[in-house]
Amino acid sequence: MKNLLALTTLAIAVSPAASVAVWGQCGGQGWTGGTVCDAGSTCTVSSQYYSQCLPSTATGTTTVATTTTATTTATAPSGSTGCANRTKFKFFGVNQSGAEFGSATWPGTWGKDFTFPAPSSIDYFVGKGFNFFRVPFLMERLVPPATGITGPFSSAYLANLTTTINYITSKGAFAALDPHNYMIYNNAAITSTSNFQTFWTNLAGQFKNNNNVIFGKYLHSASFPQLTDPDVMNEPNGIPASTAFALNQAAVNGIRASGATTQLILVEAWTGGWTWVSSGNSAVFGAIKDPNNNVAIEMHQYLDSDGSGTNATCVSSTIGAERLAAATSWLQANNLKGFLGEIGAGNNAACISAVSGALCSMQQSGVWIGASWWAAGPWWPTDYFTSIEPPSGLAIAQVLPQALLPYL
Ligand SMILES: *[C@@H]1O[C@H](CO)[C@@H](O)[C@H](O)[C@H]1NC(C)=O
Ligand SMILES: *[C@@H]1O[C@H](CO)[C@@H](O)[C@H](O)[C@H]1NC(C)=O
Ligand SMILES: *[C@@H]1O[C@H](CO)[C@@H](O)[C@H](O)[C@H]1NC(C)=O
Ligand SMILES: CC(=O)N[C@H]1CO[C@H](CO)[C@@H](O)[C@@H]1O
Repeated sequence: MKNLLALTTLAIAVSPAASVAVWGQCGGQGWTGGTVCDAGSTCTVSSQYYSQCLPSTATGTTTVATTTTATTTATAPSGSTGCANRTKFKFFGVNQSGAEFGSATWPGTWGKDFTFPAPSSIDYFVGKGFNFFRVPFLMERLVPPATGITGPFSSAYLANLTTTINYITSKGAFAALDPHNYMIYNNAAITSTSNFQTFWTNLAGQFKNNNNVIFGKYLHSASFPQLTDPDVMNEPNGIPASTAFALNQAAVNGIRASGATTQLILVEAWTGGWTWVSSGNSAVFGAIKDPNNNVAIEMHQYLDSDGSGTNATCVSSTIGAERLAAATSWLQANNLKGFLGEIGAGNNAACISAVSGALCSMQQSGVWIGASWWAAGPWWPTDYFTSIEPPSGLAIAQVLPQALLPYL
């Protein structure tokens, strides 16, 4: 007999649940979420800070079997068989969402508005052979608006972010810091290159001795009022590619100035891969300069009709490779490296083929050094169609084994 939950309201993207799913957090210092595990798992203390619903071996049953949401039988051609002459990615993994949740609430409350990735989820992917985690966070939580973008860090938020980053890198994997801010800070566009440079000098300074940290700079402009979805926009009125470029260059300068000279930097703008060339980004981003010559151009690519990653229907089973083709050619022509920071699609045959085709084309091109699935994270609803959070995110049953694992 289970006790009733003292369930607090989770502000965003959380389906009310009667109990915590297997592998989920069920306790730890400050934990205000559910403490009762699903049938077949037991709340087990991992540390002072973290208790987790672990499968109860006594019964041999986990909720994996009972919460399975993917019941279709895969028939899609998939996997890397037939992907001749591919070069494996140097970095391959998932986005680990959580710290950027509740983005309208600053700083918000840990455990209610936002959370941090589950160590068990990181372990899961490392166990599968992945080595890359992109960790979105919110700048307003790290550098509070009261003192501004160049001001001091919130020590509590930085401490938790650092714990996550260090946990990932302690496993030998790479962790990308991703200020998931859409080029907006405190409700205003980030336009000052010098402030952005200072922010990055300060942040990189915190991590400069960790060679497995990667610095990403999320400059996606989705929240600009004049935009609906940046992945489907060509040159927007308000945000010239030259501005995005200047901010990226300032960030590279700032990161290197901190003494972080060994780490990869991801240079990023506001379009999906499919509009990288047509948007005009390609005209300016080739000029990026890094004294340490270790940058990659980050793009994102979704495979639904408007490229927004909001619909589980893919345009076709070949849309992945097709949408990346122009960007790949541009990278090749400019002798640059690419990084697909977000790719996600539905759990169905056409999408599985399309993801597989995208990854194959990338690995055959010789210019893409990494890719990262959108998204893992403890708070995705169970029906979020691209969730790859173990054990039963919708992408776990088929997309993972058929379209991702073959490209390790
Ligand atoms: C793979 O590379 C080998 C050696 O370069 C070449 O002979 C072969 O034609 C390539 N195969 C394909 C399918 O491109
Ligand atoms: C940091 O995480 C701890 C639990 O490990 C939590 O108690 C605390 O509220 C968190 N603080 C922030 C700012 O994330
Ligand atoms: C998803 O896209 C398909 C095909 O374009 C369309 O039929 C369907 O209505 C869309 N679903 C939603 C929820 O928008
Ligand atoms: C599918 C999805 O929600 N993708 C989001 C991932 O995060 C970026 C920001 O990095 C959003 O713009 C995308 O909409």
